[in-house]
Amino acid sequence: MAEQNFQTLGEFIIDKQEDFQYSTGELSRLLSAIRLASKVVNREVNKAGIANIIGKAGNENIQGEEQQKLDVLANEIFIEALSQREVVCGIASEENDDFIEIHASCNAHLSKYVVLIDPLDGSSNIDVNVSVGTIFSIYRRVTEPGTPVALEDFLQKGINQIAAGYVVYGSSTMIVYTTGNGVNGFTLDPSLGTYYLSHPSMKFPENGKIYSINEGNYSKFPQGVKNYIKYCQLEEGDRPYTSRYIGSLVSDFHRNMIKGGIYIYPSTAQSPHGKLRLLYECNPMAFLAEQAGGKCTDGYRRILEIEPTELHQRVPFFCGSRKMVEKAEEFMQQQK
Ligand code: P6P
Repeated sequence: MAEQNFQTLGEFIIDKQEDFQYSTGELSRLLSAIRLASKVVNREVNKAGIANIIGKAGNENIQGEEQQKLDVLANEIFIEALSQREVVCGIASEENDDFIEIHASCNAHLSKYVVLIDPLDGSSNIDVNVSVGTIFSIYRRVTEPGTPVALEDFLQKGINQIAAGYVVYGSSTMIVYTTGNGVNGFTLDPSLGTYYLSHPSMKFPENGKIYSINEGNYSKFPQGVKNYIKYCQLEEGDRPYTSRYIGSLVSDFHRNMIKGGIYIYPSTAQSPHGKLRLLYECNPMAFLAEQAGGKCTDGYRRILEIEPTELHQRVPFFCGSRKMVEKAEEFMQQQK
């Protein structure tokens, strides 16, 4: 079927805007800004191998991680696209120690949305040409419109998200997002610069046979995680499962959502809260997972119910096919 028969992301955003009775079009403009920024980042990611922006930016972010030049560039691209359209009053990013108040014009203060973003997750994979991603999370501000945005606008539980999604810069580039009415995936035709609805109503298979975890950390895992890994490897019933770990959350999540699977980044002795950040990695992925019929917890608690206390706080992360997450939770409960 010719691609012009597929709905474009732009048409989809407008169609869905009509689902919101009192929509002012602001969320549509916000999603369109993310769509535009993703195309610019996609162009930079695709040429990283030849452009001289590969490698390290020479400084570190708040996570104490080496900032890749593309991390910095992707962050600037998304912040620029969002700031210039008066669609958000504030942005929090993995790459910025503090949140950013948007002053683009006096109207920005009147915008009712804030965005939290991991502009280039898995960026250490850039130099070895492995898929990376952008993760975004959108909330309504809780402070008075017209006043300066405040930390409390960002420290909201994941259940309050208005929308969330990711861009996966893989063998093809896709945007996958939800506004609370299911999950839809759009694939970019780079020759046209147009995203087409390629994966309508994405659903996590209820069960799966893929587990994604960095087994190099096995000796440091909680006993419940060790026991779950051994369960996955045992020759019994539909097991052993397959181990697949790309080292890029968006890519592992995307594959597991299509094929069925579980992704785990647990706590370890050195990192008692795990590695992934609650606000701009775990909450958006948890919103998507639940909207697709999957499950997402910290091993015990629903991720979306966790009360945030810090912008860059970390939480252990168990996410994927509902029955696989529930089985992993059983092993965690036995050791509690
Ligand atoms: P490790 C990338 O830095 C990331 O945040 C996720 O995208 C990825 O799944 C994880 O960390 C990889 O971490 O410790 O296994 O290298």
